[in-house]
Amino acid sequence: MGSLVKTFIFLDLEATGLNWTLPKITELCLVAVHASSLRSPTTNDPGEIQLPRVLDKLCLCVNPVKPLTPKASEITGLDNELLRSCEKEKFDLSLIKIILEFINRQAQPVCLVAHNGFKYDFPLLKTELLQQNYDLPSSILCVDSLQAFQTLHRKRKLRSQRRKGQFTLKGIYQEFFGKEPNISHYAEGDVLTLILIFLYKADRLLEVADYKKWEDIKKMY
Ligand code: DCM
Ligand code: MG
Repeated sequence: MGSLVKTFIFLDLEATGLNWTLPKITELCLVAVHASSLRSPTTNDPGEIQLPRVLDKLCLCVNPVKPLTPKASEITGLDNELLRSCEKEKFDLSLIKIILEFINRQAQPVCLVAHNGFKYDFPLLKTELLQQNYDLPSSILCVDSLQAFQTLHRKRKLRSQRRKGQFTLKGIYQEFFGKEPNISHYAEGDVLTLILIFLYKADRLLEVADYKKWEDIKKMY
């Protein structure tokens, strides 16, 4: 199914907390990459993978109208007072229209990619959209890169060498690049980290990935 996709939109959400806190989005970032850029990544002189030159980015902060947990605030650097003082708008219809226009502008069909997307980002985005009586087109595809990396790993029978935590964005980035990502828990930073690690194994990841339709994503709460 992946071979038909023309644009992969990498996505990351920051929010007020984890699933059981019924979180609200505080920041979102979508970065669209054409399939041709994923299939032929460029490298620099030492041979390190580079971000594609052609990227479309949509990054926005959102007033969650709900307190951030201390942990969420600590890791994201966002808090309610900061978002209020910067006069950020809520997750409203105007934002949904921007997201829809951004997606519609890309070569179709599109596939969203998020790390742990099936458990966190996609259900949370669905919840926010449905709360405004909106939704994304049902035919949009979705891939969870965490699951794809795990599947790839299982297929290579390396199970015993990896602990669970090593499938985090940071863990995979460290393995491929030998250093920590520059920025963690900023939506844009996480998306760019995800694109870089994805590019390393794009062909294999796209082959083993479980492609779900947006209509099959359930809301978080
Ligand atoms: N999150 C959290 N506590 C953690 C990890 C994440 O509350 N230990 C929440 C807040 C983050 C959101 O999940 O904004 C998304 O996580 P990430 O930054 O890894 O994308
Ligand atoms: Mg993040």
